[in-house]
Amino acid sequence: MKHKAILSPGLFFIGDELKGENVSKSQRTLGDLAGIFEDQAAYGRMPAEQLAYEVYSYLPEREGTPGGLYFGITRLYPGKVGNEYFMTKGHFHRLEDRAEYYWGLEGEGMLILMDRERNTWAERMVPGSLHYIPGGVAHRVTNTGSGILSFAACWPSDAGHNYEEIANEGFSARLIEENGTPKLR
Ligand code: M6P
Ligand code: ZN
Repeated sequence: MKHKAILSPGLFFIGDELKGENVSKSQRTLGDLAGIFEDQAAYGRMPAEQLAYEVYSYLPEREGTPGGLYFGITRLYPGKVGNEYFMTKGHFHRLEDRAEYYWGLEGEGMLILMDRERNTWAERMVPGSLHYIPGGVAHRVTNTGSGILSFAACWPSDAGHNYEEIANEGFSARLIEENGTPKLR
């Protein structure tokens, strides 16, 4: 009975940590990111078990529920495969028109965005930067710094993840380090 009850919070978002009873954690190793980096030879020389990023998420509704919201924090480790920065898998939403917010918490990186016409661009991600990702725009984050890059995300519980298209076709540009600076190529 919640009527007139005064409850203590059970969920905490402090710094770049998400803590609470129903927070789930998932991890992606380099081995889970097979096929996303350009330099396959350099990829092959790296340990498959090396952690690339971890995601803490709070998913209070059943996946697919219309009208609900999910919240997550992603912590992406620094590193490169050849000259390409560590990055998230990246995805369109399964329900194409669903939007999402990302915002920078710690570290430096770039949010790579690609629309349905395969136009690709990047937004610098720094602590406090807020990024609106409209529906129909694929999104992936790269870590261009020397420390952890963490960002928060909020997305609809019926958005879903469409990874297949990115796995098959990739983004139309990659973020590569050239003469010490990141370039979209
Ligand atoms: C954010 C959200 C999640 C996503 C995660 C990692 O927290 O967008 O939905 O799963 O980043 O990104 P990806 O799924 O592309 O690896
Ligand atoms: Zn998304």
